[in-house]
Amino acid sequence: MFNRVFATLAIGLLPVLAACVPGEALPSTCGEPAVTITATLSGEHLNPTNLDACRDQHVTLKVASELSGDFHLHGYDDQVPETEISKGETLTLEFDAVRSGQFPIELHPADGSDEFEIGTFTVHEP
Ligand SMILES: [Cu+2]
Repeated sequence: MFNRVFATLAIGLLPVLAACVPGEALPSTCGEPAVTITATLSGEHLNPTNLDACRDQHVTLKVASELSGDFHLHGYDDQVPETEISKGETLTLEFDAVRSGQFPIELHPADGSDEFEIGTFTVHEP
């Protein structure tokens, strides 16, 4: 009896859970025309590592950095040219999220060593 009630409840909840799969949920700010994202670059990663916006939003991205180099948003070069970032400073970039998809964020270190991925920028389809 109890098991049967539980099974019915569990099946009834499945569609709700399926709609909440991480990565498929839209950011709560998706309906806004503009969004401001703040992140910190320390160690080898951005915090938070995954940055989210929705297509057609005007994005203001502020990155406080403890590293020096070139900040590079792959696949968004037409909107965000590779930009120098300096240790101890906050880089502010403003651009339009014209394309949906996932775009790697890289740092090209100032000392000329190999670039590395510091995070991912996801532009959701609203
Ligand atoms: Cu790069």
